Amino acid sequence: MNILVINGPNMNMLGIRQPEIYGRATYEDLKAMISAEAERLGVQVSFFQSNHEGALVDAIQQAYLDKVDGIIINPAAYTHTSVALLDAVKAVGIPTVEVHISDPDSREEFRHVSYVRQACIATVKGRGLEGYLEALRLLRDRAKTQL
Ligand code: CA2
Repeated sequence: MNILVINGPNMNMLGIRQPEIYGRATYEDLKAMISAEAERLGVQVSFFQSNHEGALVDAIQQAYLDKVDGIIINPAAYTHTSVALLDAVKAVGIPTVEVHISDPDSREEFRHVSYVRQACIATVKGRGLEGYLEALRLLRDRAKTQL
């Protein structure tokens, strides 16, 4: 199975600022962690990060053309604003897990809304970078039970 991991705006800044919220690991560290877990699980994984909403929509549509089996998405700030990302995930119909490093529900009020959530099979939040690994295992286990 092949899984696409999508990260939204500023996620390339991980480990550089606000370590008290997002930790000290960099975006490169995150990719390495996920790749190691994917290899352990026998899953193919690829990555996409953009600061641009339309580019994220394009990546979701491309995942459909590429017959990707699952998407892990941290839309970052677009979580709280983007109907376009919600529509894209709904449109492609690919099992998608929403991940947040922090727990947006225990932060500012404006972070409590997630548009994309209603198109996702699960949300993992507040688990740090480990949340991405949990999402990976979730998608893998779901695929196994549906064989
Ligand atoms: O907790 C999460 O994963 C978030 O999706 C991260 C977003 C935030 O807007 C969401 O509410 C919750 C922020 C993306 C990363 O922003 C950084 C800012 C400075 C340094 C490192 C990352």
